[in-house]
Amino acid sequence: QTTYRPLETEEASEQAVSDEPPMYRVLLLNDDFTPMDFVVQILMQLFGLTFDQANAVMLEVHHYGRGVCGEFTREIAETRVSQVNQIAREHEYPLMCVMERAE
Ligand code: TYC
Repeated sequence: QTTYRPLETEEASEQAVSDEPPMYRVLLLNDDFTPMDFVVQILMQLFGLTFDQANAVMLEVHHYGRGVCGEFTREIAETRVSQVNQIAREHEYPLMCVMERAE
């Protein structure tokens, strides 16, 4: 005799194992010296934003202190943060880029 039981979906199983990598938010922080157009250029060149998107993020940072450039896997986020900070230092601007764990 065969007993049947419902197929267990991953969601219903006791401990679903996520196959998605943890994501990290890359943020820009405000300062009083970095020129607005420099920030916009960085956002377009390193984060692939359009001019309008870049302008919106830059203004968000300018008005609220921080703004999100994007969410990435850890390695990509680390690379973007380094690139922003290096370019800013080359131009002797105090622009700060950081990352934090996203959900
Ligand atoms: N607050 C800067 C200014 O008034 C502009 C700025 C925007 C600086 C975003 C940093 O991440 C930043 N020139």
